[in-house]
Amino acid sequence: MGNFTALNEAVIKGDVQTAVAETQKALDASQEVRGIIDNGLIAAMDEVGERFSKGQLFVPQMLRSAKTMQACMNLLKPHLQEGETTTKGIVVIGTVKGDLHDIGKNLVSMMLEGAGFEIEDLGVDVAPEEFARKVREVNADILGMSALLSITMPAMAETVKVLRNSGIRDTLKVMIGGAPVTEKYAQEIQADSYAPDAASAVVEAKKLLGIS
Ligand code: B1M
Repeated sequence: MGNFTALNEAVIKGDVQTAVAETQKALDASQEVRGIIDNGLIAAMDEVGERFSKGQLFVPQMLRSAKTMQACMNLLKPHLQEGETTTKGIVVIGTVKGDLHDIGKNLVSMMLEGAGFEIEDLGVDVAPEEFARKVREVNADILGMSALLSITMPAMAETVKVLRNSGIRDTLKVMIGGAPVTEKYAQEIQADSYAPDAASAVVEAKKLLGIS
């Protein structure tokens, strides 16, 4: 594993230029892309969250760190592709209503895309009816929902209910994730699957569709 101190610090500070240069340096040194994401970027965002909880850092800085991470991910994205041509399945994905956090959702999308899934990303603050409409329109195999706030998690349950009431619940699998989401919550709301991180989201998606 490489030393990601400089990258961590740049993401925490929200210094895009240094963070992008450090990401490029790690790529040039043939560091594994997932290692760069986990140890260089996600570890830094965890620290940002910790400092925010302690009141040592505020929303504008959190936003700057988020933008910095996004810039680094843009650089890493092409390296996540497995170069497959046929699609493994269609995934409609989005962050639930009331929630604007999209870094984790974007990471999950990128990894799924890299693993050969076709992604329909609805963005953030997606209403249950909007998820249902898109799922029907593209005949999705999987609906992926992300929530980062405890208060927006119920929108996941609401979406499952809307799918059921629209008669399309059984035409697809539902996968959920995000920092406050748990396996237990997935069971409670009758989602089909929960993934704690982007790499396991790929494993879970394949499992849901019976692909090895
Ligand atoms: Co916010 N925020 N934020 N924030 N923010 C958290 C989530 C928080 C934990 C910080 C804290 O207090 N420690 C806290 C939530 C507390 C709670 O409810 N439990 C919080 C809060 C309170 C808020 C505001 C209310 C602050 C305010 O305004 N007072 C506000 C809410 C705005 C809103 O959404 N309506 C807010 C705003 C923001 C910013 C806009 C400034 C910014 C988001 C920018 C953006 O996303 N474009 C932001 C950020 C950056 C964070 C932290 C620091 C980092 C989140 C992140 O990107 N992590 C976060 C603290 C933290 O989580 N450490 C915090 C990195 C990302 C890769 O991880 O998203 O967990 P994560 O995704 C992982 C897994 O969860 C999983 O895979 C991903 C990759 O491994 N996963 C899935 C995610 N989705 C999945 C879906 C799947 C499967 C797996 O299947 C479909």
